[in-house]
Amino acid sequence: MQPTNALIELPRKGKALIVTDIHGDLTDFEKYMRIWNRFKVRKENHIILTGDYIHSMFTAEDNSIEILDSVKWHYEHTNNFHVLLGNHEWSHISGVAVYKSGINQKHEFELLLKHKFGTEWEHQLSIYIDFFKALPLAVRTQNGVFISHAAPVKKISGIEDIIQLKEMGYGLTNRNLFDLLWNRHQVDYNKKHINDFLAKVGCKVSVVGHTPVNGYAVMGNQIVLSSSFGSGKKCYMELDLEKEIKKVDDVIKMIRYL
Ligand SMILES: [Mn+2]
Repeated sequence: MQPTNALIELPRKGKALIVTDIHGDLTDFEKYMRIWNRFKVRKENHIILTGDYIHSMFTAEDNSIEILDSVKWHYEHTNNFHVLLGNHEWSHISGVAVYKSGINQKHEFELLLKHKFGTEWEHQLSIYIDFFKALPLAVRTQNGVFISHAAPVKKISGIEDIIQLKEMGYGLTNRNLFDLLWNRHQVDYNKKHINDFLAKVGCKVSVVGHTPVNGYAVMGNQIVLSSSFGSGKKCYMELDLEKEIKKVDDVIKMIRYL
């Protein structure tokens, strides 16, 4: 088991695959695991799943449990396999329902558990919730990239607020955590919010998932990636942890199509 700090800090060594929003799509998940299997040959390489690997969003057969079991196993048994919390995993910790097209996704996931585990489903759910609570919330690389499910968080004073973010609990009153999991590209913030946030956390570029886009989208110094669930193409990132990063263009070059 890896440390349960809210923030993972990656040194200036190797590369990191960044994969967002799998949302129950086992075919895509297995493709990314094959990429990771080649990638992990270099022991200083990393993979970062930025959350929302469960809840199918009705675009594919819902293999949330199979994916979750595999993610949990890799997280607990493999070096450099990082998993961040997304708002869909958060819904099971907080008890707050998440909806897609009027359907309660938290409830749909519980139905899957009942189908698979029968009378043991609540016990199994508690094991999954403990796993979700152990997850970090963000990665900061030494060369200045901040990776999280969503961002920016508007009301932080510095990186310490990210490090301590889990200590305020998972309820709706933890507004900064809510921002980090829910803030929506082109709706909830602008370029200035992104720059203010990056200055506070000591980074140059923000990389997030969460909002479905056609492969990737760029707003100021933020890149939004859709690795599986999105509005067209599917992208991931092969982030070079050793290169100097001065601006968003330096990171755009590291985006790959699935
Ligand atoms: Mn999300």
